[in-house]
Amino acid sequence: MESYIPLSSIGRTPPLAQPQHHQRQNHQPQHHQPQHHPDQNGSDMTTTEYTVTGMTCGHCVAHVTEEVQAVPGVADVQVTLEGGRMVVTSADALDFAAIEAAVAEAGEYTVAAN
Ligand SMILES: [Cu+2]
Repeated sequence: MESYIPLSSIGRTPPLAQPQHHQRQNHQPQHHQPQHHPDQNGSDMTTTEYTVTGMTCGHCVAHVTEEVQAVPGVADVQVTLEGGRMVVTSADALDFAAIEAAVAEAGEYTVAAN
C-alpha cells in the first residue's frame, strides 16, 4: 500500500492571530503624488550668454533653440530674436565648440561667446 504524502500538500497557513481593525476608508483620489520635475533652479546651474547673428524670424529662434537644447549638458536655452541674445543654462560649463556646432546645425547662423 502506497502512502506517499507529498510534502507540498501539508499546508502551512500563517496564523491569522491579529484582529483586523476596520480603518476609516478614504475614497478620495490621491492628488498628492510626488512630481519629478528636475530642479532647474538649483544653485549649481551655470548660465552662459552668447550672441547669435543671422536670425531673422521666430523660426530661426526655434531652430537655434532646438539645436542648442540638444547639446549634452544643456538644461535650458532662451533665445531672443532682437539682438540675437542667447542664454544657455547648464549644470557644467559648456564647450563652446559644441554650441557653435549646434547653431551651425540649425542654419546659416553664427554664434559668439559674450
Ligand atoms: Cu527665420
